[in-house]
Amino acid sequence: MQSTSDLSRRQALYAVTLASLAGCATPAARDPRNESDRHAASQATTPMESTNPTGKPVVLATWSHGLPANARALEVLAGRGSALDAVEAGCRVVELDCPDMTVGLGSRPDRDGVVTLDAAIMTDDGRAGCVAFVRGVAHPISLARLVMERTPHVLLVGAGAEQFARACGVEVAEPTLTPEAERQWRAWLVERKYEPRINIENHDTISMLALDASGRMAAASTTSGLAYKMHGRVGDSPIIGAGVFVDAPVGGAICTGLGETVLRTLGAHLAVEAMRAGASPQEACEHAIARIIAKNGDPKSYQVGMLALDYAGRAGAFAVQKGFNYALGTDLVDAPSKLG
Ligand code: SD4
Repeated sequence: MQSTSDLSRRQALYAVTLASLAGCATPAARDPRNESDRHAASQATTPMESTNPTGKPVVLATWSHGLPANARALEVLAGRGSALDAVEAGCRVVELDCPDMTVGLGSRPDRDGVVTLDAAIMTDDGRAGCVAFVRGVAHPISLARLVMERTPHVLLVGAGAEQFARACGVEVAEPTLTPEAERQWRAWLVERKYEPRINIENHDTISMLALDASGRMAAASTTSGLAYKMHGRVGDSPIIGAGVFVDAPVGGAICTGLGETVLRTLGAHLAVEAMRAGASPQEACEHAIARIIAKNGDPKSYQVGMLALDYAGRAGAFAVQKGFNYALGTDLVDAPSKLG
């Protein structure tokens, strides 16, 4: 049974949320008497204790499109920008220009011919924002950040996320396909074979981890998910603990690959918790991939790539299958894998 006070608290929260949606209140306009604003204020003032002993920023990103993403993130960090700003800026580069058609509005659609996008962003003090099943938004990663900074929630999906975007002044375009995406989708329709493919030409979701000079860490992920997925399908990328997780003073982890396998195990959280128990980032990735394989059966039928980072700036990488590469700063590195 819900108590009256539970109900009225929930109704008050709902009313506050609607009010802040209507104006999409900026942080400067926050009113500490509102529940949602108190929440945002308390998040913003969480004490921060972790440090970066080398003072040298570190950026990690999945796949080779991680290189242009890292280049932008490193520029932000060189200008003393935060890890949060860096991962958002890096993801935006790939959202705008992803020749592999796996991130942003130019992506391959779902089986109904609609591009739906997922994104998540998280800081190491436990703040997080995510959007899923969003259409027509050029930069879902920035919308995820708005969810984190301007609502009392963590995840908004579908029409609600689009409504929130409009309330924030973010353009929501009519969903369309690029000519190439439409051509590929129509070719797929001939057989309609739903078969998630390994690696998909070595390019996929962009997930990023950054450690800034002041010792703050942030993680982000943005994707169109699996090509020709069922309409409404959401993978691991916008789910905190699955596709991304970061927690001071331990470290962070990010994933790419077949989201269902990562959702079943909360892969990124597994890796961070392994680091908390004393594993190095490399050992943590290997541990999480081993659990993913143990839970998901025949590892030949799917790919997952995992990256982890700690506050000493040590990176780890491991994958189920061969073929996962990632950008470590300005270098492209082949990750070791369970199956050779
Ligand atoms: C998903 N994890 O939606 C994403 C897709 C991906 O490499 O990362 N593929 O399942």
